[in-house]
Amino acid sequence: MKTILTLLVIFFLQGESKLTIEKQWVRVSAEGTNTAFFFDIVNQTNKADTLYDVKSEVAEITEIHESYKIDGKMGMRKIQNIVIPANSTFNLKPRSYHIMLIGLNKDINANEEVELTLFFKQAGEVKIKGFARTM
Ligand SMILES: [Cu+2]
Repeated sequence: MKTILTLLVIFFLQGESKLTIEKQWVRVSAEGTNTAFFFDIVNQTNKADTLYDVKSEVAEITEIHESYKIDGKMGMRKIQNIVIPANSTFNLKPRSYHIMLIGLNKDINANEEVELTLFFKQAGEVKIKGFARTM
């Protein structure tokens, strides 16, 4: 009986292997300006996944961005997608990959919760909420 229970637990845990979002937060900003959303994508599955679209109610335009450095100057640009290899974590963070919220239709104040919808090829639609902070 104990063996069966153990097997069931192992089976359940394996069934739980999936893609999750962790440490999500958004930078405080004012209406009419831009801001960025950051998080970790934890892919615990045995398949690579691709983040290919993002949507937010609080911004006019929402894009996947990367940062780059040319001649000591930082810039950023839109990219089509982010590929998360199997069994790996992808970090979106300041001065690196981020979700750009362009043309905010409201103020985003500290500790306010902001919703973001992510679209993955494997995991499908994933809604997340992140608290706003300054850094
Ligand atoms: Cu950006």
